[in-house]
Amino acid sequence: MVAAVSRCSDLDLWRSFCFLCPMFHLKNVRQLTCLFAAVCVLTSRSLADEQDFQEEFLKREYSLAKPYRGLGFSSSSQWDLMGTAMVTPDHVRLTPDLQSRQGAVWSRVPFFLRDWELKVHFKIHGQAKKNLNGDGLAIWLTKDRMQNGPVFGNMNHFTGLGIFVDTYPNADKRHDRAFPYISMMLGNGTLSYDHDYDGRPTELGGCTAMARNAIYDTFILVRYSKHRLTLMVDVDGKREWKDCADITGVRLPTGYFFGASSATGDLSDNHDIISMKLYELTVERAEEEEEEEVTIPSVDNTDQFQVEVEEEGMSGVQFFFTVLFSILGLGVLAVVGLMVYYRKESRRKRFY
Ligand SMILES: *[C@@H]1O[C@H](CO)[C@@H](O)[C@H](O)[C@H]1NC(C)=O
Ligand SMILES: [Ca+2]
Repeated sequence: MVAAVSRCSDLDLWRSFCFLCPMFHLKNVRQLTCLFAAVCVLTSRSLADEQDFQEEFLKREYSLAKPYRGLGFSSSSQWDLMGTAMVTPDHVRLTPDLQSRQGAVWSRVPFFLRDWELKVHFKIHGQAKKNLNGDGLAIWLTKDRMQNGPVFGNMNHFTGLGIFVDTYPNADKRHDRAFPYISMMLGNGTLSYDHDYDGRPTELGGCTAMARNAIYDTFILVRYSKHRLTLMVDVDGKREWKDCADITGVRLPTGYFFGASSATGDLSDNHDIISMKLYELTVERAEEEEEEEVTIPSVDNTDQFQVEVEEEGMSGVQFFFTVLFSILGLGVLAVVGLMVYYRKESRRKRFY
């Protein structure tokens, strides 16, 4: 983001480089070398910028990262553990690869930043074959913390943001969606996450992400800025963010808590959090626009993410075209059949 911007705006540096190469117009080789050097410098500069950016805007009080000294035990720790969650030198394991476990890690510090980005490094792995594992994990920014429940080890009817890495297809009648599936939901206290339908009725957006037993490090990025909620994933080792969901008109109150939770049932997996890093975004605003007080999470325009919750069965238009093409197809078959028949007949007549 920042990197791309600095790369484009570094015109001055570019000019100074062209100065350093007086032979620029004379020799092709020199020209190429010059270009190459310039590109190298620009690239390394922007990489450095990104590093600085990250260091500067990382908010440690809301972040969970190695080494996890005293995490969940020490009174100076900013996180609490719950259920089966346990800390090792390499990760916070929310559940082991065993049946019927629930574990979570919750921030103790209420969160008040307006524009932010959360980068989650996680790992889901286990012995079972694909689709015989479960259930996945969830990342939270919610009003309540440290609750038990049926939504990936957290309470249902939650208030706030839930991001689900769902590794088991419960609504298994339609195989129109590959799992693991990552999705986003905004709870307002009355909305219910429906486990049997993998949360489809309340989903704001999502994508398939092959994040289980991955050979690469797997990451999720959530960004909230100017009422826009963006979800991105990086699970195939390319070190670049792929768009997963993008919702505008989102109103998310402050004072909520970050958390991560997971649950296993008949099926299981290891669900590990390696880090949750929160960055503050600096966003330019016209004047100090008065932000109206938001008390309940909401989305302005719910039409933008009307997920096809439409049950099996075709819509009227689909039905019409299916019938139409069936009739046309039968017609064509009949004509072809007749032609073949008559040709055979006429040949027979010719030869005998
Ligand atoms: C939560 O959202 C649903 C669906 O948009 C709505 O029917 C319900 O009234 C909302 N509840 C609250 C407390 O705002
Ligand atoms: Ca599921």
